[in-house]
This record gives sequence, C-alpha cells and structure tokens, in this order.
Amino acid sequence: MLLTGAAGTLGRALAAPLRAAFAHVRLSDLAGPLGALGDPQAVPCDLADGAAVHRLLEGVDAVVHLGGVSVEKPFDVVLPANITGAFHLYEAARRQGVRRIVFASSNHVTGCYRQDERVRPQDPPRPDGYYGLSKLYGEGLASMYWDRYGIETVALRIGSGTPAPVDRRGLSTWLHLDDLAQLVTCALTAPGVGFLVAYGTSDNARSWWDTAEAWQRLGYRPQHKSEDHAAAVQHLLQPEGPMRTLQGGLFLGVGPFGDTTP
Ligand code: NAI
Ligand code: 15L
Repeated sequence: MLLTGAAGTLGRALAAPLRAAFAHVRLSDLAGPLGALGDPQAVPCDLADGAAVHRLLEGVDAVVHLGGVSVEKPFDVVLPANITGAFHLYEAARRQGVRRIVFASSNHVTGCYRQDERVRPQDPPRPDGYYGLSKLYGEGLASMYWDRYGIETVALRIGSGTPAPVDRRGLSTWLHLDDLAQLVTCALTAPGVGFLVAYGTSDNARSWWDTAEAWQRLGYRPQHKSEDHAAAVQHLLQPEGPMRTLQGGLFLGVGPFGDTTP
C-alpha cells in the first residue's frame, strides 16, 4: 500500500495506524519534507513528475492519496500538485493494476453552500476556490477511472482533521485523528465500493453534511463528538460575511489573486 503526502499533518497521523493494519505501507512525499520522517524505505516523489509517479506505483495494490497543496492558492500553484499530480496518479494506477484509491478530497468541493444548508454527497458541487476545484477534478478522475477501468475510489471530503475543534465552524467540520484512521481503514477494506463519495467528520451534532448512507456502506462509526468541545470554542467566530455564512469558512477570504499567468 502507498501513502502519498506522508510527511503532512494527516499523513503523519495515519502512517502508524496504517502500518498496524496493513503488511506493507510505502510512504512518499516531496524529498524535503520526507527527510524529517526518518524512514529509510520512504520514496521521494513529486506528483507533478509523471515518470516518477509511475515508478512510485510499481507493485502497489492500493493508495491513500493525501499528497498535494492543501489550502487555497493561486491556480498555477494548485495545478501541478493537485490536478496534473492526480492525473499522473490515476494513470499510473491504471498501468500498474492498482485495485483501490482512497482520495483525500475536501469539504471545499461544496464550500459555497451556506452554513444553514444540509448537503449530501450527490448534491451539485459548489467549490469555493481553485483548491476546491482541484479536488472536484480529482473526484471526476476517480469516477471516470472506475467507469472505464474498474479502479475503485473512495473520495473522502474531509472536514477539519485536528486534535480538537478549533472554532465554532469546527463543531460542524471536525474529524478526530483516530476517527480519520478508522475512516481511511474502512475506505480501504469495505467491499464493493465502486466510486463512492463520503464526507469525513466525527460524530458532529452540528454537521452540515448528510453522509450517513456512505458511512453505512463503509462501515464507519465515528467515536468522537465535537459537541464535547462546544463550550471551549463556540464563541470563536470567523469574520462577518462569506467566511462566517458559507461552509468553506476562512477559504472564502483568500483571493482573488493577482495576475499569475506567465
Ligand atoms: P499537508 O499540507 O500537511 O500535507 C500535504 C503533503 O503533500 C505535504 O507533506 C506536501 O509536502 C505534499 N505535497 C505537496 N505538493 C506535492 C507534490 N507536488 N508532490 C508530492 N507531494 C506533495 O496537508 P494535510 O492537512 O496533511 O492534508 C492531507 C490531504 O488531505 C491533502 O490532500 C488535503 O487537501 C486533504 N484534506 C485535509 C484536510 C485537513 O483537515 N487536514 C481537510 C480536507 C482535505
Ligand atoms: C481543507 O481542505 C484543508 O486541507 C485543511 O487545511 C482545512 O483547512 C480544512 O479543509 C477545513 O476546511 O477546515
């Protein structure tokens, strides 16, 4: 099994539980961040480098794909890692016979829904920026590679993976890191998923997302409740305007960017 983005926040939280559950786990990230992991077996790879991604997937049967730009940035920053990189990953998966990919999508695919709306995975996407759009592209790739080539994907629209909710928005979006590990393990092992989109959160009473059916298919049962943290953070609000009223929160305050065309 391959874990991309292994040196990132979620990758560092997932490596140990994945290694406990699966026999062979290959870690990968950009060379710089990867050095800090101190794993001699880890494989440096820039997702924008197609030939390197094809080598990275040799002998791999499943991928947890976390690698890429994880926040809102200008399009020319998002493009190579998240769009070209996702294309390289799926194309390498096809050639190498990978059976399943767990794709770290994001709640920012639907970040322009209002916070008083409840969203299901099958509702129309409303991305809140270039980052959310790149995750929508990844979901589209996953759908196409399932329909045409039989490669299964669970696309997890992750909320906010943090040790505890950080503000009122987090009471709706939080994903405890132990629940993340359970969710990713379920996404790797649940039978017959085909192409499935699920939101990734803990058991949050204030959730904006109706994802129960997808969780049932995955067998995911979150163990943590954001409401236990409500008293500590519910007074912490985003600035007034779209950052407070739309689900994407602070990402709505990033951009537009200056002219970044070459
Ligand atoms: P992160 O930014 O901490 O980690 C991402 C990793 O990807 C980094 O270690 C970075 O070096 C690597 N990376 C960036 N460009 C790359 C490239 N061209 N080639 C290879 N590796 C590259 O992000 P985090 O928080 O760990 O998130 C992991 C994944 O989950 C990301 O795809 C992110 O978009 C997604 N996600 C995370 C959420 C969260 O709450 N942390 C919420 C929703 C989605
Ligand atoms: C994401 O997609 C980001 O990767 C993460 O850094 C958080 O900002 C998260 O969404 C969120 O919406 O809280």
